[in-house]
Amino acid sequence: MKLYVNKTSPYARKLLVLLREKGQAGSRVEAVQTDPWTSPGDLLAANPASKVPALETDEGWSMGESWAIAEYLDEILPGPRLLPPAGPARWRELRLAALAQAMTDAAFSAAIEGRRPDGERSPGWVARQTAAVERTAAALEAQLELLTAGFGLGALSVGVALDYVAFRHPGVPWRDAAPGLAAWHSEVVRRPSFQATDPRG
Ligand SMILES: N[C@@H](CCC(=O)N[C@@H](CS)C(=O)NCC(=O)O)C(=O)O
Repeated sequence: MKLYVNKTSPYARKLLVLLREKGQAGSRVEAVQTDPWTSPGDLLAANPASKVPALETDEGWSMGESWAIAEYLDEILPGPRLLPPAGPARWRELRLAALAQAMTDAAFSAAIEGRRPDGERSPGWVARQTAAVERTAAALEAQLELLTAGFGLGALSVGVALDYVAFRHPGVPWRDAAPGLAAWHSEVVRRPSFQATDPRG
């Protein structure tokens, strides 16, 4: 299987962390570095939207979207299950993973907007997205007990989302309203799976 990734993509990092947490890095899944912004042919064949991550399976079919790929890899690969197959435990993971995806989408959108040339950039848009990041951090702070209950797909996704915000938006003061979350973030990034996939490295 091929997994198209990019070193700074938080969506791709989620899957690279997942593979390590399952003890499956470098096994059946080959991580292929690519630049989605140049729309290379092999990435387009795997994901017509030219976004990473994208998975090309051994059976010859492909799929984009980090959340769908995470579920597939978690189900078919050996190692600890990060997303329970059904029931309240599954929904607990998905609730956290959804907040993490919302935070990542807002932070990514603000980062892209901030890179537009002068005259094309919308400060109002950046402010709206960074406000969404801060509100999502506050919402996570309010359910810290869910986050600290274990380390499944939810906590994994939140850890990657927070570290992307720390990486791309060091000036966004999300920690002010979320001191417990900030402490949790500084712990989670010590995991070997996070250290090995640090976009700054
Ligand atoms: N919803 C997608 C988002 C993927 C995404 O936006 N990836 C970015 C890199 S961080 C990308 O490839 N962007 C290229 C483009 O938009 O053309 C997911 O969860 O996988």
